[in-house]
Amino acid sequence: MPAQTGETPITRNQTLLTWVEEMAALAKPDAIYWCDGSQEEYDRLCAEMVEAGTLMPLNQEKRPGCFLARSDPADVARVENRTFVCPADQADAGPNNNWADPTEMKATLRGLFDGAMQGRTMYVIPFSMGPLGSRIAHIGVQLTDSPYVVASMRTMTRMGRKALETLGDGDFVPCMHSLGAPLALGQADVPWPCNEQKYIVHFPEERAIWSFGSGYGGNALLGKKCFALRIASVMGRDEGWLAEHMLILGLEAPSGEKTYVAAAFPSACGKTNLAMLIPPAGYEGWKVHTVGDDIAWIKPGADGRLYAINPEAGYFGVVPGTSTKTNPNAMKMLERDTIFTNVALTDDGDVWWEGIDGDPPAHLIDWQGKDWTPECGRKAAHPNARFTCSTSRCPSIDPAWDDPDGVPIDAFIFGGRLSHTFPLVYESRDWAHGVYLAATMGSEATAAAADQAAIRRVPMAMLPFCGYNMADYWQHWLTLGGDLGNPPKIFRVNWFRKDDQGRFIWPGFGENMRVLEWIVDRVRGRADAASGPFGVMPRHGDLNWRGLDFSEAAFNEIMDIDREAALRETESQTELFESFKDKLPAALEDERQALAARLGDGEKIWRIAS
Ligand code: O2Y
Ligand code: MN
Repeated sequence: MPAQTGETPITRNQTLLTWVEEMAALAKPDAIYWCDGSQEEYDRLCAEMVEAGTLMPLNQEKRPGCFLARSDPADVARVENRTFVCPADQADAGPNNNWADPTEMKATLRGLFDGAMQGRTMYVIPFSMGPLGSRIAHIGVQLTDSPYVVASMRTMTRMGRKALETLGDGDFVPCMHSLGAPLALGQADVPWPCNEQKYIVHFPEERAIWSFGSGYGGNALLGKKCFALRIASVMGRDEGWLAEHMLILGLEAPSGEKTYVAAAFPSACGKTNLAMLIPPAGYEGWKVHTVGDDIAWIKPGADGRLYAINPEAGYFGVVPGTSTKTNPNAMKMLERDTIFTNVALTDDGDVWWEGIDGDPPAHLIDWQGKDWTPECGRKAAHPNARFTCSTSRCPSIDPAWDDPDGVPIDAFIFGGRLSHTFPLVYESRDWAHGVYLAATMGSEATAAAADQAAIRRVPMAMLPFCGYNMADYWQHWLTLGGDLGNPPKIFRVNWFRKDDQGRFIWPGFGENMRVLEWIVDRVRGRADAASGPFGVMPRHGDLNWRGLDFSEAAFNEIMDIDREAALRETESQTELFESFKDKLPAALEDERQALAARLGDGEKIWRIAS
């Protein structure tokens, strides 16, 4: 018998029906519910969660359609030490992943999932990562006993009946999720059920995901990091495409010319702010459009270019630090139809977090439901507090964001948070050099001593998200770019360099537009540059300073290269490279040595000619 919501049959996919049946026999839910993805269904689930205490409606005059969720204090973020990648051969997981034998792990999980959904409903969530029917998109089906996950997946993906129709008899990525909190007969529920034990497990050969014990974010919304990055990166390796932890931006010049770029940053580099950037003074007539804020799926086209989609349909962004100064578009977006998780509650039923506009109120209820005053010494919002909001609410959304063909990518940008040594922007000499720049990126681990601060390497911002050995991933990048007729240019940026007094030299996020314009012009072959040890760099006169007073002296301060510090940096990269032993592509070590040779002897400070 086909599965159905109400009276309407919605699938005859036998593999899916059999899997749902098997998983239900294991987890033993009281009921099975096939999600149709409708507004009515979302509203009903939200009402049920309000009833259960999982969601609290916010002041509907101030925040229509908005809710607050408070998670269990022990379930507030991704749990990297409980995240596993389980190919048959440990070497395929690489030193970048926790590995476990897949057969043993399956047995552990079967034990944990046995009866895990008792007393609860098992929801079946069919979802498309990417525009329905796009050649770049793929379908997943998540089973979960969490209505919060259902509501969030509806916002974050194209979910429900249409995804199931698109799936037809085709393949899907099975995503099994349970909170691990069965309810005995008559047992009262808690607002945020979860389990102390957590397992976020990926079986790359099977292309399957099992997640147990957490209801939070990337642990539980399995379309996001688990599917769209870890499993999809393996699919990309096997099928010749890229699943990347990248935002996608469309830059529109006053002439109407449009250039798309994709960019990867470690956390705490303002990725969402860049994804929703508003051009500064001096950029009248320019528009910046958002295609995606977190993940890009990128496939080669017949014309030798790369085409990208945002596989998601919503944002699950960090709230603290968001204000009308740092991200006016996000503030507008969050005015309605948003689920806030772990922010503080004001006395008039609105939300508050550290870094929002204005002074802290005299009283709040903090993210744990406790009274809070400015003197209490605790944060009111959890530092990983989140908003879940549809892309349709984003004021800067790109008209092509849902185009099944994707958008053509002309440049990759890689960044980090680095207070010394690294210039504002430089371009790779070629594709292999660009892969090296991306592989060695990272942020400072601490705000420690000047140029001695250690860099926490986050290659391509993918270290926690690459579903296979990262050395093989670098090789995949090298091969894929080498095969392209027209590969994008690759750039490194660093907005965070500081002066001798410890002050940021770059005046702020909006001004990043100047760097983006230079990148566009490089892509279009119309901006000048000079060659430096790190790569190809703009001179002061090559950037557009209209509307900003940024002297050549300040420019030198943000572009100068201290040879000794740069050589130490080059040397310290060996630690990363050696951790991948024999699998490290020779091209990357060649690039490292070539950089060391270029730095060679010379003046203490390398400065670009004016
Ligand atoms: O803590 C979580 O579960 C969220 S992690 C996350 C969420 C949205 C976008 N990016 C990330 C990330 O860790 O990169
Ligand atoms: Mn992310």
